[in-house]
Amino acid sequence: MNIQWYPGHMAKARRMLEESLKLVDVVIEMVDARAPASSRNPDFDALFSAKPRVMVLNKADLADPAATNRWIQHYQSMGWDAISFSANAGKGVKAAISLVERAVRPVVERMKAKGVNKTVRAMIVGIPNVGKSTFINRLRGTAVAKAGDRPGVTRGKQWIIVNPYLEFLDTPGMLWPKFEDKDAALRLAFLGSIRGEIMDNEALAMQLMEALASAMPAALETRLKFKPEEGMTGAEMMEIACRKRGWLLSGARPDTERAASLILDEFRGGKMGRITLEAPPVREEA
Ligand SMILES: Nc1nc2c(ncn2[C@@H]2O[C@H](COP(=O)(O)OP(=O)(O)O)[C@@H](O)[C@H]2O)c(=O)[nH]1
Ligand SMILES: [Mg+2]
Repeated sequence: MNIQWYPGHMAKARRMLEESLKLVDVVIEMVDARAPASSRNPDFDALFSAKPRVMVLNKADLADPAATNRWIQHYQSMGWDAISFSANAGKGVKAAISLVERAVRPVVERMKAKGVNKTVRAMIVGIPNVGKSTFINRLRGTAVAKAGDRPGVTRGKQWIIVNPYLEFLDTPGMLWPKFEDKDAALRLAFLGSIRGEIMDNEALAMQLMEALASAMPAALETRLKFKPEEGMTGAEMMEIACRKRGWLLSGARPDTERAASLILDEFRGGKMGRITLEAPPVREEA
């Protein structure tokens, strides 16, 4: 997927999201556990401020578990429920549902006191490629019924009926990435969440190696078979990686194009290790 986000597209995404938000009681905001800050946009807080929110740190299988725990604690300290998740493994769907149920319990209890058995409606939101559709497909696997099986539930939107009290909108809310923050955009490009939008693969792979060389050199050592030295440029590392891994063209020239896409694939696929690119902000103790 490669969506070009022009202002018109963002405005359309926002409008569609606002329409859907009117229909739900709770929002599940999905972020990428490898870059939770870069994969959410401060704009979203204003959009969701009126709804209970659950943060799902997806792709936890690819992230550093200790870092993921620190992020969960960070969100909890902000008053949001948060959970780590691996949508493609499918485990943890029940835990995610429990968290949603917990988040909306006050609403359900309030309605019950008035004698109303409320069905809670939820939706999932997040930037492209974070795993929303995979999550919904998993949810569908646990659903007791599909929308339309019961009269009156559809109302123009499709709902996944998880249990008699909980339904999910089956179309995710698409949010736009944080392009104006160049560092955030770069991390999203490393993760493959945005593609080709900020730079070509070769430049991107070189930037990735520079980032890894300072933050986690072990990632380069295990996969690319060299120990980065202080001050080495991305271009130098690219050349060494090509020689070490045998990514060569005729005349032993480094095949940087092939190398770049393999390096990015290996990083994105977790073959360089479980890596989280950013830590939660440090909070001042009161
Ligand atoms: N490793 C890993 N990959 C995932 C996970 N969840 C989704 N993916 C993959 O990420 C890609 C994007 O997922 P998708 O559900 O289409 O994202 P969407 O654009 O938010 O709907 C797909 O290739 C999924 O297989 C996860 O928890 N772990
Ligand atoms: Mg999708």
